[in-house]
Amino acid sequence: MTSKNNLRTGGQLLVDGLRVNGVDRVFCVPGESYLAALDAFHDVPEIQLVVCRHESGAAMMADTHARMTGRPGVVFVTRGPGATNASAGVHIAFQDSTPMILFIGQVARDFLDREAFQEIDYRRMFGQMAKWVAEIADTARVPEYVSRAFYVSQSGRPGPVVLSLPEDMLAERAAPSDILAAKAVEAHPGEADMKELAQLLGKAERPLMIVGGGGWNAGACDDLRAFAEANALAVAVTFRCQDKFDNSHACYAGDLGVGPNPKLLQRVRESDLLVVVGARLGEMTTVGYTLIDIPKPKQAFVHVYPGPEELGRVYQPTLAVNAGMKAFAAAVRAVKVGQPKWRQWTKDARADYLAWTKPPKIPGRVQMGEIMDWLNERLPADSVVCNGAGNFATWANRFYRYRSFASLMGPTSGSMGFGLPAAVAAKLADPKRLVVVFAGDGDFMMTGQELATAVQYGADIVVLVGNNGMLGTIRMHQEREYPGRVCATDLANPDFAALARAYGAHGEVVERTDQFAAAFEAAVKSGKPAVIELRLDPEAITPMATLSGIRKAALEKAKA
Ligand SMILES: Cc1ncc(C[n+]2csc(CCOP(=O)(O)OP(=O)(O)O)c2C)c(N)n1
Ligand SMILES: [Mg+2]
Repeated sequence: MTSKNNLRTGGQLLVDGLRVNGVDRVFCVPGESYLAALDAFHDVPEIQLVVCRHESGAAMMADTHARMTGRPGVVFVTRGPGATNASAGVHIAFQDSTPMILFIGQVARDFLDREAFQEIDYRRMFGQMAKWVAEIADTARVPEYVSRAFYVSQSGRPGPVVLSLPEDMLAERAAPSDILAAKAVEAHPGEADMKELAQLLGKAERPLMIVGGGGWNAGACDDLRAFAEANALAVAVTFRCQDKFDNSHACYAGDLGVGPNPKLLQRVRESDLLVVVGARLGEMTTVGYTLIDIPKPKQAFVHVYPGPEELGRVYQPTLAVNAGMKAFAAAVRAVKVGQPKWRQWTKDARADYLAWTKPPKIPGRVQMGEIMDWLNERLPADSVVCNGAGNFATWANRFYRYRSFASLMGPTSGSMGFGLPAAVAAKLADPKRLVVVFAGDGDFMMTGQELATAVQYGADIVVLVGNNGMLGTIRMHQEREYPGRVCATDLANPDFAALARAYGAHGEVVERTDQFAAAFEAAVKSGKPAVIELRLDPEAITPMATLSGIRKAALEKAKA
């Protein structure tokens, strides 16, 4: 980078630090608080700066970029409102254990602590949802902070870090020496750990492996699959981690998430050994912490986790292994017990999964089950399916067969609006892959403006909008708890296909099942981002239950 007498601005030092760390794409909404950093990007064409329409979208894109590439996602936003908007994506990255670095422009150092224009103390603001938050007070120390951000975000349990950048610090010049690229630090399992795991497995009759969390890559998933295969182990995944284990594999038993298969829950209860790899076993995975005894599980319990802070936090493990996913998977690949005694148990688990994922018929002219069957045939195994939150996402969560690593971008935080920005980043990261979003009508409108970003950068994604004219998930809960007392859940929606066309995207409307295939193929062929509105019968509130049925059952229960 150009410099006067070896002096570089804080902005230049920062961007050089990103370049050294192999960053090739940064997501941002610009602000006057970090002009010196923006200016430094001007000289570094190898880093693409993607300008987004809202900071939540920018942060969600950075999260997905990290999941796709295995390297920290980088996002730049302005102070105050930029930071508060970005916080949606920071929380997602925290709960998903995604490495992310959020840079925030800050007021000048001589204004700090006066509540200057848009001033926030980011250490306090992000304290609970970032791994580390710091403010760089000295231009000469920019390389040190950037380097540490790359280490912290990737090491142990990965997650977001936040660096605040006072604007005068960014503009000032200094001449510190360059940094080297940071390398993620991953704990390795000890030999004794692997031996004990093999012994526990040797004693088991009904073992179940549960896989989830962050820090995975395709190689680690491969190694784990080889271990499961060699030992005929039944494998379940946690909420929104279906892409960690090939769903078409004979060992795959389904996911523990929202609305899980009761037979899988029963299997967890009946198991005599749980091997939990990378998952925290949070509320969503454990039916509100009721599935496994706390603090002492009744089964033998092996917990493998990249950060020691989670081991023994809720569950007392028989064997706690502090190891990164790649290191653990590489080591466990070689573990083989003699003749597994549980082959039938694993076969039964697979049969339960297959029965559970036969799509049902629903009310109305758009049969989502048939559409899911069609998509399972049509989408290549490496397609990326993205979603946010809402009942519409259930179709993708339960009935789609994820067959490769990073084929699912869904927030374990259950944050609406994640799917569309995630899809944009996924498509930019790997344009060869087909990228499909499952969004409800409410969900789509949360970050729908990033369709403009998709058009601007040529991210040709296909967005399926399940339009039922309501925030259906909440309506469902209302009808269960307060039957007939509908409140704040109806939506008056735009014409989604026309809206898409106004953005310069392709728009389709599907009112009957038989229109779907043609609409999908036209969307893919359009050479543009595309939105397909699926007009759903509001009665079809979940794949298995109707709206009036839920209300009726709740009214009857109230009478009894
Ligand atoms: C950011 C955010 N706000 C609110 C919620 C609570 N919430 C969960 S699902 C949902 C409704 C989703 O509606 P829609 O996208 O239309 O999908 P549907 O349930 O109707 O299929 C809401 C409001 C949330 N999960 N995330
Ligand atoms: Mg809806």
